[in-house]
Amino acid sequence: MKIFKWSLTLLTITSIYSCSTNIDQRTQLVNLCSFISTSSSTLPIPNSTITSSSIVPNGTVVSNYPLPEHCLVTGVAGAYTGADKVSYGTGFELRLPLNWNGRFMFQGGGGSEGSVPAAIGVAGSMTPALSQGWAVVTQDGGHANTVLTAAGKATLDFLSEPNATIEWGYGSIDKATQTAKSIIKTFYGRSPDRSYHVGCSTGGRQGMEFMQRFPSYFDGVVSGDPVYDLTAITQSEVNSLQAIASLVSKDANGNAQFNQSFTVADQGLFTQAILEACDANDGAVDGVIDNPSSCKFDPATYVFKSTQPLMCSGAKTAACLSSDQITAIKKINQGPTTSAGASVVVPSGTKIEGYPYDGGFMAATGIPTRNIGTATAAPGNLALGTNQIGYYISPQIPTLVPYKSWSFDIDPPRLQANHPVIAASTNIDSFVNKGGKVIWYHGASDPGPSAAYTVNYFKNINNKYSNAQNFSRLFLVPNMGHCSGGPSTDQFDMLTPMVNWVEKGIAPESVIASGSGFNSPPAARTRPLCAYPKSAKYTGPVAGDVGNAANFTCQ
Ligand SMILES: [Ca+2]
Repeated sequence: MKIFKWSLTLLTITSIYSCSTNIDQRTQLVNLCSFISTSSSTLPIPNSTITSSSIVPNGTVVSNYPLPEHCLVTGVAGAYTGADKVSYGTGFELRLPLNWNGRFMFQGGGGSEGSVPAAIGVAGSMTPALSQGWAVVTQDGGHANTVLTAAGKATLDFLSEPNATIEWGYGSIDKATQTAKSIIKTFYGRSPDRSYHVGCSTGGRQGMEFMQRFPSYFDGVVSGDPVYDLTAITQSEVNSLQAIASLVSKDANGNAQFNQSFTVADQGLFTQAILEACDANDGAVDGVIDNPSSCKFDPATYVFKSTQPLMCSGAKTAACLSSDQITAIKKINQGPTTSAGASVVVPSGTKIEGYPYDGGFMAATGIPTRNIGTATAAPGNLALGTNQIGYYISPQIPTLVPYKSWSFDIDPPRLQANHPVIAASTNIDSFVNKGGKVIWYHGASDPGPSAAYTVNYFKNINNKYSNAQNFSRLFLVPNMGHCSGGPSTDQFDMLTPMVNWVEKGIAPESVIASGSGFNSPPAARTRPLCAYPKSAKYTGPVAGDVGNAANFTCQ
């Protein structure tokens, strides 16, 4: 009883103390937030400036999310003038919640970057980590598109400035992390308890850069649809565009009329065939091929149950695809080869991949978005994708249009072997030895960086490290395009499983995802994503609800 009373007294004292401390702490943090803007000289990277620091009130809406009270810090780390006379530096944004949970998140960038995203922690489909008490940083890849265009340059022209190229490869994420951790220590009086990276596409590559080049920075890395070897991945895109261009006529300027290659009806015919062939393999006919490894599908020989072959035996009709169309599809699937039929490996050592057949291969967010386009939208691989190649060859030809001229017989050796944007090394000893964890995810119908690259890297890590199960998981997302989209369960939170793995030792074997864009009922579904090589199998009642994750197990 005595102990009980004493405990109660202690509890009361502690409560009063912590209450008053919180008020004092809040006032202290509000004052510190103002002070941060005067502390540029304490930053770890030379030539760094904090541009502003101010309190953002509770409830302020950013990107449609109401946010908790936090200190917003903006600045530039490592400013310099490039050899091209352009002003460069790592623009960054750091948001520091007053009610901090002790965790730090690097929110990865996208595309060629060039602007600073709102650092609220929404990488992937997550709700803002900032709202859960995380400190979050974002950066711009070390170059500002507005500065480049004001100087009369294209937004990719930073790739002609050697230092700016290194900064986009890995320098900027290093500088932003060091700077953020320094400011966090100033603001909260201590370093983060745990640090995590989350990103997709370029952000996925950045996670791999951290593991390979800065292994001490993060405890956990979530890497989605990573473009980890652009010299190879852009070649996959060239191969796809060339396959489509071979089917169509050119306009007066010599540009291929990509959208003439496959009508929407033709795209649907292909999807109908692959689903008829493989959809049921996972136990549910639902428009999703959950176990693509079981899908033995050859569009050249596939015959519909109606006895109609997918490939026309004679002239093209609405019921079949021409042999040229089938040839193009197979070329995209198989990846480029030399004229002698050999696979192509770029100087970095990465083999150029094709795109796996999947339920979303010919969905709007699959190959059509990137290589066919529509009457009003050009193929995405014409822009951000293949036009980077001119910067990755030596000497550079920024105006190169690879789909018109690139030869897989002679041109791949022109690519640089050690370009700073390549993060293909499987030497992650330091990251592994300190207990780092990594979760990969990839849309199985991603028409930019093929899921095949991530599967290969995951397998290479498994082959190299006998304990890979202790630190590495891959989740493929059927039907999903590049980082999101498609008739898929593209909404999921990989950060929480990562935190549970790092902090509680619970390895993720499945992650429940949701989606609302399915083409057959139910349009909205939940479904487990399964740790590769397992996949979701329908194990519910006969004719049960395919929209309910509980009716599936990972097998
Ligand atoms: Ca299915």
